[in-house]
Amino acid sequence: METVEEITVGKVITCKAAVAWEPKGKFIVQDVQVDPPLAMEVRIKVTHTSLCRSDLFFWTNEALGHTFPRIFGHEAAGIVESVGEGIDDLKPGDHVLPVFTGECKECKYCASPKTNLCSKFGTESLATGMKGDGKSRFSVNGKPVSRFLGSTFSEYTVVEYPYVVKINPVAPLDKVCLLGCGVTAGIGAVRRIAQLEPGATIAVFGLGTVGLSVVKEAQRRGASRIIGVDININKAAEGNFFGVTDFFNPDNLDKPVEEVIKELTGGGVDYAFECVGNPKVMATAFASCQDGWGTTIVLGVAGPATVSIPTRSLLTGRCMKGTLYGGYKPKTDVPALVEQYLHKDFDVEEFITHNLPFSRINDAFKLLQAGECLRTVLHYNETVN
Ligand code: CXF
Ligand code: ZN
Repeated sequence: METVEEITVGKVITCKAAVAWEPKGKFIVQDVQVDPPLAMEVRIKVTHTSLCRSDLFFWTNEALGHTFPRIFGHEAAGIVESVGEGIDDLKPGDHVLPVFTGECKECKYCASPKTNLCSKFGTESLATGMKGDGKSRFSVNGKPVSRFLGSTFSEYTVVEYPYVVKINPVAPLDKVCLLGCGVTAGIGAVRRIAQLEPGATIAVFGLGTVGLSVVKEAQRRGASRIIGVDININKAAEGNFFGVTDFFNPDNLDKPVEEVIKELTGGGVDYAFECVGNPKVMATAFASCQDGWGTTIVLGVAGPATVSIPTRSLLTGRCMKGTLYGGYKPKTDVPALVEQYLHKDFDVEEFITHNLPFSRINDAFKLLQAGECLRTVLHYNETVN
């Protein structure tokens, strides 16, 4: 009997994808054509994808000059459908996470334990097409459709091999899809970048999925005080559920939030995490830190913006650093993170506030824009509602 793979391998697949035809325009769920993978590329049947704020940021931010039509989506899980020439450690049927930053295992960055950057396969997969020939593997009736990172708002996608993480097939794909971006970013920022010690005080600016992932991991590591800052009043209760000990809405204070934080902590927090992507908030986070050792860790994506901080605070020992994907090297580190999830070292379920069929992607974006969800997981199997 023919297997599913034999039916599609080497052929163009027509499947459903959510195509954004213009910035901020409605996503149209329609048939697209997905080319077979070329050498060192992987075609993945996406089973689940969740929405991340970066999808929203790049879809709505015209100034970034992205080309449309475009297929967004980058936090996902799926199953390998076929592989291009030259790949010998992935095969059809393998369970994978397509990730937004790659690992070639050869460059200066990949060779260093200090970073998860990769000079050959970084976030330039934000580009229109594939690294090999510069062309997108997506089209609609012959018209090319641009990619965006893993382009996971499609039943099938094609990505370069360095962006594919093979995971334990036991892991539930509708849950571990969250490890493709936001939750991993938060966990890694606490463990790898802050290397947070028990008893430390922290402030987290922005209590979305990334911020709450920081909160939860800091709680697990024994932080003594976890201050949450957000202008969404619903985040007071939600933050408390995740482990926030003190919540402040800067709009409701009669003095700057950094002053309130300094008073509360006797000089400032040991670590401040910026999870919004706003340069002013980054400066506020920096101002909320303790002189001598206070560290600000930037996780929020703010495009080409610059941040302004007082140099005297650097001379008095504060520092500001940033991280993508929590500092985790995708191929080297993320399979182990999936194992930790399977061993219940941490949860991801608590971040999933909504499950929807893929066809309701526009509703999922409305929830995200309104700040009414953490993660919405879209299921390509339409039986979920
Ligand atoms: C972002 C980081 C900046 C480039 C696009 C992807 N990460 C995840 O949301
Ligand atoms: Zn993301």
